Amino acid sequence: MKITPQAGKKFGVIVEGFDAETASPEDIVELKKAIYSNKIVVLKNQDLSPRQFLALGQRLGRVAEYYEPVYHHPEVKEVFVSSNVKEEDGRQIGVPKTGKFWHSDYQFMPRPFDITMIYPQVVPSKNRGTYFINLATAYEQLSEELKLAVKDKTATHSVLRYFKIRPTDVYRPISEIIDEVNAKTPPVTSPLAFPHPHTDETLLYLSEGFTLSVQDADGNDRPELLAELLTATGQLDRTYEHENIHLQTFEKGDMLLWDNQSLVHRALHTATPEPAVSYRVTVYDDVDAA
Ligand code: 7UC
Ligand code: FE
Repeated sequence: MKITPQAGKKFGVIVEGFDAETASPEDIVELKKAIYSNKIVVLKNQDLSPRQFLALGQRLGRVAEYYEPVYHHPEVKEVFVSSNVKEEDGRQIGVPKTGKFWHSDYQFMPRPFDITMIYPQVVPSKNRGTYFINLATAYEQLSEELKLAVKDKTATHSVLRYFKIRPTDVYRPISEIIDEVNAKTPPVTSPLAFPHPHTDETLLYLSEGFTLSVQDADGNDRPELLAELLTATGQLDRTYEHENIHLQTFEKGDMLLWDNQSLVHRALHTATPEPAVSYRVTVYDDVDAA
């Protein structure tokens, strides 16, 4: 397997010659190292079934199945399906337009995933890709004043603003759905900055999509600090030209693996009515499991 930096990009590496079926334990260790140190790994020329995709995820750590079954692949429930394509019989498999907002996967849960794997199946010709911001770099780039302001603060995250109404929710009162979301996935509070579990970087852990509020040590809401930090990290730039923003494109056969806690990401969905399908597997990489 050959690892090369992505030419002209802020971060990320390309991996050629990786065979998921014959990879040795040493290859897996090297792959995980590459994910945490380069943040994004693009595995070239992959040709895996949903089951083989899951099996590769299981070699990286503990695979978690998504808590909302509407996203599940019909045969392999651990595979999350993002799709705007209907089956011949009119059935919708998976969910369209997922993740079209800055977030980190499962940021609204007590524990976010360590590794996200995305394996595009149907690749649109235009506007394909995902935007990324590295929150470890973003923290380093903060002014001394903002770094100081981040200390001793907490952030509260929830899926509520981006929870997708399911087909079975039609005609239900929105208040009932809101109550249900809050009961099933109550807001979670974490330190606003904390050490990366697998590297010694400091992560500034917040996103435009999931972070509802920032609080000081006395529990006072600090909306101005939240806005200032979202601006500083680049998450409020609608031109996507902020120096922190990296656009990761892909082609058929690519599989993207990324460090989900270091990165916030935002899907770029095609504006034209082109078909797009991608599969996802998410992994917990327990620090004490090694
Ligand atoms: O449909 C979506 O955008 C899914 C989102 C609410 N959650 C993805 C995740 O893993 O956190
Ligand atoms: Fe996502």
